[in-house]
Amino acid sequence: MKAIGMKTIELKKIRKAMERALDDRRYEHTLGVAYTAAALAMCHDASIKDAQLAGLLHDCAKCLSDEKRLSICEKHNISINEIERRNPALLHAKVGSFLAMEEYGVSDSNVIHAILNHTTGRPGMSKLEKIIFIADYIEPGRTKAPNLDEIRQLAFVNLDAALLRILGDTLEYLESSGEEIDPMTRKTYNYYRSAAESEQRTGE
Ligand code: DGI
Ligand code: FE
Ligand code: FE
Repeated sequence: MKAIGMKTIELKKIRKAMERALDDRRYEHTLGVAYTAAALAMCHDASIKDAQLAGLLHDCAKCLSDEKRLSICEKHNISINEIERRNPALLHAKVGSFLAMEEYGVSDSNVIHAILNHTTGRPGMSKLEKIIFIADYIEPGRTKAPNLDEIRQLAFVNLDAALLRILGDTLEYLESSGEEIDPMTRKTYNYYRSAAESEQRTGE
C-alpha cells in the first residue's frame, strides 16, 4: 500500500478512537481543530496529513481525570513540575503526547511535539506546532475568546503574528482570572514578542 493510503486509514481509525475517548463537546472541538489545522497547512505549505493527525490527537488526554493523568505520569516516569502538580489539567498535553505514541501508534516526532506543546507553546516552535496551537484557539466551535475574527484572519496571513496575539490574549485572560501561569506560557510570549520587534527594526 502506498504511504498516503496508510495515513488515510490511520486518520479514520484515530477519529473513531477519539469519538470513544472524548465526550461529545470535546470530540466536536477535536474535529474542528483537525479541519482548521488542515486548512492552515494548505495555506502555509505544511503536511496536511500531519496537521490532521496532530489535530485529532491533541486533546486525547483531556477527558481523563486528574488522578488518571497523574498516575500515568508516575507509572511511566513522566516528570511533573510544581505548576502541573497544582494544575493537573495542564498535563493533558504531556500525557496526550505519551498516549499518542503508546496507545495510538504515532512515531512521527513532529506530530508528537505538536501535541506536547499545544497548551503553553514554546520558544522556536515548528510550523506544525504553530498550526496546532493556533487551530486549537480559532477552530469554528470556539466563541468566547476576544478578537477572534481578527485572529482568524491573521492566522491565514501570518502564523507568528497570530501566535503572538493568542499568547498575549491568553496571558491577559489568565492574569485577570487569577489562574496560575505556567512560566513556559510567558517564555513563549516573550520570545515571539522579541522576534516581532526585531523583525520590525530590521524591516524584514
Ligand atoms: O485543551 P483546550 O481547552 O482545547 O485548549 P488548551 O490545551 O490550550 O488549554 C486551554 C486552557 O489552558 C485555557 O483555559 C488556558 C489554559 N492555560 C494555558 N496556559 C496556561 C493555562 N492555564 C494555567 N493555569 N496556566 C497556564 O500557563
Ligand atoms: Fe488542549
Ligand atoms: Fe484543544
